[in-house]
Amino acid sequence: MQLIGMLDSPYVRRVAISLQLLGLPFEHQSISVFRAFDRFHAINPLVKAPSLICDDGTVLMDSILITQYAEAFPQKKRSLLPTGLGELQRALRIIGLAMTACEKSVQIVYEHTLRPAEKLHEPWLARVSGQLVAAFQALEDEFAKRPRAVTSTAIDQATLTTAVAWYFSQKLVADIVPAAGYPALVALSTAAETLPEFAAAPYGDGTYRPY
Ligand SMILES: N[C@@H](CCC(=O)N[C@@H](CS)C(=O)NCC(=O)O)C(=O)O
Repeated sequence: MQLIGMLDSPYVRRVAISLQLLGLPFEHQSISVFRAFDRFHAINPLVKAPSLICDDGTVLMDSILITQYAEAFPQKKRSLLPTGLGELQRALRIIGLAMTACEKSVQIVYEHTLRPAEKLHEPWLARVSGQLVAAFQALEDEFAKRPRAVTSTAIDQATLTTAVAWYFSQKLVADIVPAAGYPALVALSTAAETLPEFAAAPYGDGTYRPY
């Protein structure tokens, strides 16, 4: 399998970390959807990161669908999702919050970087910023109330996606969600970034190297 996309994308990064925790080997090509549009387009004409080239050549996209596919491998080491209905419901709620936090962070970044300054639309930015704060406030409340184990054998999809989303936000939109207001997420992120699976897929323009 080949994971396509840069690790400065929280979506690419959560797939890289998930595949490692599941024990599924993969190669990684750090290709930018912006600076290397043509190269990406040759792999996936929709130019969406992450894309996953499966062993039979099929190209999947969307991190939720790729992690769903990965969970179906019979040789996976363990599942990153709980099986009981109640626990699954709690996990999916957290994943939804964290994915929305990623989406709102990305929308704010795109609004600032892809639009000419005079076309920046303040009402849209205010709306998206409010949604971002609401997502991280709900995550903060959740992890403050019930801290999760952050080890390679215990971390689950909800916790890893939250950690990736928070780290990404602190790189790019920390003015909107300053660390001081989110101590539980800071503690979670600090612990997660020390795990080998996170360190092997660091945020940025590097390439995943198996540890
Ligand atoms: N819901 C998708 C979001 C993926 C996404 O929006 N990725 C960004 C990179 S961070 C991208 O492909 N941007 C280029 C574009 O949308 O044209 C996922 O979970 O994979």
